[in-house]
Amino acid sequence: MGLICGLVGLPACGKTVIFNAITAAGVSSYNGSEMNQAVVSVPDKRLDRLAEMYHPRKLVPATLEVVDIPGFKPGPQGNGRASRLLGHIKNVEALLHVARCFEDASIPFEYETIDPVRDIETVNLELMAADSTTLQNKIDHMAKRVRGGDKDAIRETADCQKVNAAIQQGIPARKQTLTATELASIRDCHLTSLKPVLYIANIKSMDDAANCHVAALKQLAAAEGAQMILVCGRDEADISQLEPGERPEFLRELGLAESSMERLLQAAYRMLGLVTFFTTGEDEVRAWTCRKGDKAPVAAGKIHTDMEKGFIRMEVIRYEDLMELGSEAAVAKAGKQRVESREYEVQDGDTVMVLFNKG
Ligand SMILES: Nc1nc2c(ncn2[C@@H]2O[C@H](COP(=O)(O)OP(=O)(O)OP(=O)(O)O)[C@@H](O)[C@H]2O)c(=O)[nH]1
Ligand SMILES: [Mg+2]
Repeated sequence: MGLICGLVGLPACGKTVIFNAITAAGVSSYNGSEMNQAVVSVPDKRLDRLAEMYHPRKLVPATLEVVDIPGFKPGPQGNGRASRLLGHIKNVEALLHVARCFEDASIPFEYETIDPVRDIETVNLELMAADSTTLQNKIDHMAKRVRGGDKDAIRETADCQKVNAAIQQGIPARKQTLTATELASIRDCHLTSLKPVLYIANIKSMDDAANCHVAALKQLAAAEGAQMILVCGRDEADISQLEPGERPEFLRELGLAESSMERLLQAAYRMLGLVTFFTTGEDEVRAWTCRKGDKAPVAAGKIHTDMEKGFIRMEVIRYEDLMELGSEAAVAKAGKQRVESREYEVQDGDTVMVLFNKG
């Protein structure tokens, strides 16, 4: 499945630098660079603990795909590059919205002053304007069917108009209370303002963590019910180029216990409504990803489609029970191993074994 997070924000706010810190890809960062894309492992301490228990030959973490989308000049669109970049934003499932909080006169920026709240509002308005155009296009497209009395088209048009009216009042689609039917009506529009968002304050150093820009940004995020994360983009990108063993010392020097990229990826993962479950064994310990609410056969299907088709039952051990009791045998002895059927919703931290009919 395409679990894609997209870095968005004004030009020169630090997206590519943060992308490099996440992926250690070492992409040179300059204005106008093309889109960067990488599949990254989601750090998870539970996986490491499981590896200590099983000593598997192979350890496979969960992954996310991150894309770095160049920023574009705010203002009236219509130029090909901006609409192409907006098209990329439509394709992602969640936004990692970066705001420049570092002062550096040597790095040209859209504005003379640093004001991340202004920048975020600018980008959000841009995205909502694009959404509004998309909705209007859909409405125009359906006009003929509406005139012909097509009931579906009439309902869908009304739904699109309702969402569009609220967007034009500055309410992003994700903040509108929409029914399942309304959501279905706008699904094919891939509205950017419907996507969950994580705000990233790109600061120069941790000494700036308490500066007024950061406080204002925190307030904006809180008002939206979104999360905000502080990163020292440039320094962390530099550290990501070091040998893993050398990194902690340099992170400590910056006043960081661990790279904020770990927190960033974990927050993105949660924001996407994802759940991690594990399979364990001497051969392989592996983290798998499904969506919150996925039933056991669907989750099993992530491992192998045969497991979904021939699903019989799922044996589940909670990660916490495994850690507390020390082994699968001890968990079973304590009666804490569960047998779940097709209707079971897989929970974050489940260690599973799937029983299935082999075609
Ligand atoms: N001083 C300082 N400079 C930074 C920091 N983060 C990024 N920069 C610099 O700012 C410039 C722009 O950073 P990029 O990561 O390329 O910006 P971007 O958001 O990808 O820009 P576009 O791709 O044009 O949209 C680069 O020269 C970076 O080295 C930071 O935390 N501190
Ligand atoms: Mg860039």
